[in-house]
Amino acid sequence: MNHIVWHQHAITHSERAAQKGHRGAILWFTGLSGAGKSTLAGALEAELFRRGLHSYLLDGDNVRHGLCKDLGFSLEDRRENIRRVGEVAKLMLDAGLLVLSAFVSPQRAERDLVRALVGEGEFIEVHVATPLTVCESRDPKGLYQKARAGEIKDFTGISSPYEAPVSAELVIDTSEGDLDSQVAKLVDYLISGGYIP
Ligand code: PPS
Repeated sequence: MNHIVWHQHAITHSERAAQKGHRGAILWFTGLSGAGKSTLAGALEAELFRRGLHSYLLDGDNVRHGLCKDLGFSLEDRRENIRRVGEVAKLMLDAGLLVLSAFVSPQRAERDLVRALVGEGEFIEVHVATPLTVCESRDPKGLYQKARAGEIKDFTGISSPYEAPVSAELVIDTSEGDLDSQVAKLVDYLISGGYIP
C-alpha cells in the first residue's frame, strides 16, 4: 500500500442520491443453499426496477463464474469470496446503487467485515432463515443429495458450518408465506428507513 494515495471522488453520496431519487445500500442476503436467497433477491430487484430505482444483483453462482472462479468452498476460499464481493458491493454503493448480494456467506465474521466497510445503515443484513430440512427437501440442484453421498465435500449445513446472524436487520423464512409478501416486507423496510421513496 506504500505510495498509493486515495483519490477523492468529486461527487458525494448525497449528490448521487439526489440525482437518482433514492439512497444507496447493500442488502446482504445470507442463508443456506436452497434457502431462496437468489429467488428473493431477484424478485426484489424486479420490483425495484419496476419502481424506476437503480439496483444490481450480485449472485454467488454468477460471481463464481468470473471474479471468483479461482475459489472453492474451503472456509478460507469462502472468506476471500466474500471479501472480494464486499469490495465490489462497496464500489457499487459508492455509485449510488441499491446492491443486492445473494451469497451463502456462512461466517459471521466475514459478513461483519463487509458491514464495517460501509457507513452506518448502509449494510442491511437479510437472513434467509429457511430451515435446513426444507432446503434439503427442495434440493433444486441435487447438491444436498451429492453432499450426503459424500460426492461434494465442505457442503454448508452438512459438512461445513453455517453461523446464523445474531442481529440481522430482517429475517425471512421462505417456507412461510408467499414471495409477494416477502418482497413487500423488504420494500416496506426500504421505504420506512428512508432509502427509497
Ligand atoms: S459462499 O459460502 O458464500 O462462498 O458461497 P457462494 O459463493 O454463495 O456459493 C454458493 C453456491 O455454490 C453452490 N455450491 C455450494 N454451496 C455450499 N457449499 C458447497 N460446498 C457448495 N458447492 C457448490 C451452491 O449452488 C450455492 O448456491 P445457492 O444459490 O446458495 O444454492
